[in-house]
Amino acid sequence: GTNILQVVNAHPNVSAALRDEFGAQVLPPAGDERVAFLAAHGGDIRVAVCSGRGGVDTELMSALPNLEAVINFGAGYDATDVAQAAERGIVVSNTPDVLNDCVADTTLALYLDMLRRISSSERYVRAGKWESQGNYPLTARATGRTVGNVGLGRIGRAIAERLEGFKCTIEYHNRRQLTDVDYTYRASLKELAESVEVLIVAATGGPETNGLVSAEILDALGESGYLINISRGTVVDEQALVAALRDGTIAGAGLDVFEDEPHVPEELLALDNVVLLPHVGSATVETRADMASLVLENLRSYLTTGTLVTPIS
Ligand code: 8YV
Repeated sequence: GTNILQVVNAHPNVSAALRDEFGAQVLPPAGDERVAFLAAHGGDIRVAVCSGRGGVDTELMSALPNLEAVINFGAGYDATDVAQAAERGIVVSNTPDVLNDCVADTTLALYLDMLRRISSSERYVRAGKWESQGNYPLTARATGRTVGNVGLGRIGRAIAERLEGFKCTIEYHNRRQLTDVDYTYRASLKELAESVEVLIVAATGGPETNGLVSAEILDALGESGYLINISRGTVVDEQALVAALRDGTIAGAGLDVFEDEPHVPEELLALDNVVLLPHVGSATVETRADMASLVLENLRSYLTTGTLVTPIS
């Protein structure tokens, strides 16, 4: 049926099934063509398939008056207007759990790279500096640190489990204190930042966490503190972070996500105390295939039973 809309090209397995099995319509890129498409077909659409990089935002959702379900490729759904969805009784699914391990692995890669300067020292070898300038400067020990997780959801827990292997002490700040973990809970983010050596952001993106890691929090983390962001660029005040890295307010950072992807602030590119990744947290062949399968499971389930397999909570 033509009542399914593909908002974004998230994965070839999803695109192929949407085309061959479901005859989905493909949303044209923003502009006149999209406006004309929505005017002609917006009313037909019951189900939209989107992703964290192209969601059903306020404007698009408003142009789909008969929308019933949004099926999101990705754990994060901050690109979709979930407030409007809730108001209109539109159900939303994401792809939780299948990506926990890969995102946690990427986080540990950032952790080790940031403290032990792996990428920087590799650049040092390639630039011929080992021979011309001698040994690379000493780095910071990764084992046994006190680490604070901002957000202890499914991904945060997978990160914490791995850090236990590095003999780290884990503390966390979360919407609520959890009863099934022994990690020290800090009721305020500032308290957590003051207490730990490394702050790891694995919280959900969206309006509630926008700018959570502010200049004040970076100040509290301090000159020997490090920040990792694996969640959404919007959770950290990027301008404040650039200033903190430049001025030595914090020691370093590891970032997989940015405010305006794929744009990375020029100033960050010039700094050597930050590791920069192009949003690859979940980006393995295996995990992306699992995410695609879960998207299609949700779609088939919704179309046959009217319920989603993994609705957002
Ligand atoms: C994807 C992600 O890159 O799951 C998420 O929230 O950020 C990533 O796994 C993204 O959703 C794909 O668009």
